[in-house]
Amino acid sequence: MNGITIALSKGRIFDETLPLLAAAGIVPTENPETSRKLIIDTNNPDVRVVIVRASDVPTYVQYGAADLGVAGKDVLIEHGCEGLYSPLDLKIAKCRMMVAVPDGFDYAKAIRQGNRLKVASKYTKIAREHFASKGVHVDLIKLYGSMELAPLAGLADAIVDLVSTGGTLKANKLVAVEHVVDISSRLVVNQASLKVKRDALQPIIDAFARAVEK
Ligand code: PRT
Ligand code: MG
Repeated sequence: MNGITIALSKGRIFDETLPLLAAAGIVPTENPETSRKLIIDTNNPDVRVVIVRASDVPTYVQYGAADLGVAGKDVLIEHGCEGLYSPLDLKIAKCRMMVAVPDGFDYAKAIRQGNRLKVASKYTKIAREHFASKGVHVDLIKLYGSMELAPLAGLADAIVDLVSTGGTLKANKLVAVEHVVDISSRLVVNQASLKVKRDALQPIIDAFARAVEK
């Protein structure tokens, strides 16, 4: 397809990408929070935004269904970077990947004793690499959401999840015991698009880069 397609997820990524798009002169004509449309036009007839799940952004860009996308580093690590060029840390949607346990659970003792720790997470690749690098034996349980429930319901000893304010952990009587990795969102670009549509894409990438540095 001619023109430029940008893949975004609704919510914090869409909201925090808006100022960057504006810096590139791109203004979506609708907000996905109130519109049910999955393809959103912009003030530029050559640019459209497609609204996908956060974890599907790399897939759309990898296959060239979108030329550009914005995805969390968490999503990119889990997905892998094949076919994706990721030139910019956009410094938006910042948070931290943490290990958390129920308040009162002696995490240090549990890992010292070398027992297998039951860990629930949506981010099994990140979790596996983290515990492997520490030499901690874990049984990983894949979840798709509401990880905070897992230790409370007796499904797991610990979770690996994203934390921003810490409010969700606190509300569920969990405490963060280990920092895994700092997370922010990156611009991802389809490698073939970058060759074929460089004249249209490079100015957008450059405008994003300038806006991030401001
Ligand atoms: O929600 P959905 O299942 O559709 O998908 P998603 O959770 O992947 O998407 P979305 O829009 O919620 O998150 C998109 C991206 O935002 C993620 O991939 C992260 O890179 C980034 N981000 C930044 C966050 C957070 N902050 C965050 N706090 N993603 C999720 N959270 C969740 C966290 O998982 C936990 O449940 O918010 C809760 C903790 O927040 P606090 O403020 O209570 O600590
Ligand atoms: Mg979410």
